[in-house]
Amino acid sequence: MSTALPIDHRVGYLDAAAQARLLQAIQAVVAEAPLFVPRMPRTGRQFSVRMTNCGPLGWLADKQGGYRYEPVHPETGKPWPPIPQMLLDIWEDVGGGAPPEACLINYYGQGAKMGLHQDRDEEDFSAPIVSVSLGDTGLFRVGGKTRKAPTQRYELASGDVLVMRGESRLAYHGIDRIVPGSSDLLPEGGRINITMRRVHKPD
Ligand code: MD5
Ligand code: FE
Repeated sequence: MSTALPIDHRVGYLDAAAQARLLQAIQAVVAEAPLFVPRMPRTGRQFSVRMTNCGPLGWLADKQGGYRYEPVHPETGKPWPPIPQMLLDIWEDVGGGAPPEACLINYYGQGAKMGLHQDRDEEDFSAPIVSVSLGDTGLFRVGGKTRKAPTQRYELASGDVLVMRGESRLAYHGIDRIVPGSSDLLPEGGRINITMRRVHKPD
């Protein structure tokens, strides 16, 4: 019997007031580091998700350079803003260990999705990935360590936190779609997902 790798899904981790405070902090990051549209390496095809980052390193993707971490925004050339304290507190509360080096902010508008993939652009897979969802519910699919392993669906609602560590750190996963109108946190609708990561091994 094989089933999808279990993940640590903390439903309702942030209450409504905490979600609103986190949204404000994210809006301040986006004001300094505007959302950009990443592109697939080689094909140059655009992601349907828009992204930005905070923290010492940010994840990005473009046609020429591939998937990678960089210390500056690809369009402004400025360093990424610092990670909001609220997010660092969540990382610590869930037992993240050495502080996150990268914090990726994904914005899913209506119709945006993310295909099944593994997160392997980091050198340190022993550290967890901690993800926080805000806004409309995302239909999340998680499988196993191969692309063909069976998958399981989770509904990621506003205020939910996921902690991926151990085996699930390298599980295939993706967002099939968002559920329009499932939250009124974001006036314009859509979904924000925030992921905090270690990139390098701590000294
Ligand atoms: C999202 N983001 O909802 C997701 C949340 C990404 C991405 O996938 O790469 O930006 S992170 C979900 C995740 C990461 C690593 C492992 C697992 C899930 N997992 O094993 O389930 O925008
Ligand atoms: Fe991912």
